[in-house]
Amino acid sequence: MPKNRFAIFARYTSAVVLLFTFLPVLRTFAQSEYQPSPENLQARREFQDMKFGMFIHWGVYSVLGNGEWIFHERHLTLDEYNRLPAFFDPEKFDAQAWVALAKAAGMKYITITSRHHDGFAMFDSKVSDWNIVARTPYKKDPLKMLADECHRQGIKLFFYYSQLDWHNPDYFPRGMTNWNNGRPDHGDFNAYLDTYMDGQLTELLTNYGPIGGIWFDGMWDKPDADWHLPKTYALIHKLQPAALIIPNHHQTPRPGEDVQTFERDLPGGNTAGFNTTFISTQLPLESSDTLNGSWGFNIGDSNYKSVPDLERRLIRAAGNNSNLLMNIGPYPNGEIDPQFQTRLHAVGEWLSKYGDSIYGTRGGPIPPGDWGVTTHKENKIYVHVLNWSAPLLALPPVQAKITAARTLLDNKSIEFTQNADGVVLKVPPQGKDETDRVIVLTITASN
Ligand code: FHN
Repeated sequence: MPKNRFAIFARYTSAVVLLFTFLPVLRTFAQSEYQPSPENLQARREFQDMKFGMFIHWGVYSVLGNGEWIFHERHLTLDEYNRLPAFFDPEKFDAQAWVALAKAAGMKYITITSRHHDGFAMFDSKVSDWNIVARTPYKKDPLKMLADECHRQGIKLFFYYSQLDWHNPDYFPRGMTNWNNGRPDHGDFNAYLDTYMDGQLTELLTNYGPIGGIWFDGMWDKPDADWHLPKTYALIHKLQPAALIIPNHHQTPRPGEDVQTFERDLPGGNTAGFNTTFISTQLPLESSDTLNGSWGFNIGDSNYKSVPDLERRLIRAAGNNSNLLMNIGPYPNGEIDPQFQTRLHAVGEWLSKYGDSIYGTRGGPIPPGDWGVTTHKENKIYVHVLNWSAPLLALPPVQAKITAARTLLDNKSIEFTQNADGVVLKVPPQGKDETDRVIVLTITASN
């Protein structure tokens, strides 16, 4: 090759190499230009206002009564796990009752597993026959029934979608949770993402009416892989601009994502060991947890959280400017454990009295403490006294002038002082079985 043509070739080749090297970076730049649509911003505000949601883990794994990781935990082969859908026949599933229970609990949204890490679609998917309609004796699409019922009863519906897949051969190379279950040692990850996953997401975003959003999980299985996120996120926002993208990747939020969610921790907490301590100041926040200790139905788990514990979690979430997404794992026959039901009804009763101090609020202005938290809305600050036995409670300064302090429950006037050093409240003694003493401070504009 003549010298100058070689130089041109070399320059061309290095340009191509550079382009491919930096393509992911360019993609990120393109995403960083992501401007949420007005509908999306409105949906984010509404999401923050809702405060309390029902998380539901339900799949063919529920039949085995040992959680949603059983495929992996028992290192079952594909042939073995493929037998499971034949036993899944939820004849007692009642979408109306599920949504009514969420409402009775004071929950405003439901996030349900459309498919978990076993890759089994709990909806009518044309992308693959590894789904509830094609493989189970039930033959129906419960997510369609649930979506219709949510629309009827005014509850927002979000779909959990596992990016991690223990079943599809194209989920390759496999990730941290890999075991030899009989899949070939090759596969087309690009096809998995672009055809399979985006195909199913298109179904979820077109066949179920307006949905609240997609709650992603499983990216942590292959943290260094290119998940084609800009493409998938753009697809979701194109199909339903108001749909929120909620990724449970335990990392700092990326452009295109609409909510930051924390698993089994309040925002910034990392007792679970896998959350980031970074807290977004831009995005709505959410914290998820389980009503007993399990996500999917676990017959050996009777570790139900008490009603006061659940109430405190909700209050602390709100005080930390976060929603609480509380999980239940229904039985394989579609019924919901009565232990879950009783507790959810009790929380709903509490919310019917104290809801003003939770719904539509934002966290603060006083930082949360061991004593309790604050929430605020319009010209009100709600002081939630959770753990304080002395009659006087001294709080840090509040910028706005406080004009009145009253108990939320019976509107009784509360003595208080306010000066540059802070606010002192004379809190009423804790009533029997009273989780939260809420004092409502009325404020005038900041001075
Ligand atoms: O592995 C899953 C688990 O099964 C469950 O779905 C939870 C819910 O937040 N998330 C995963 C772990 O991060």
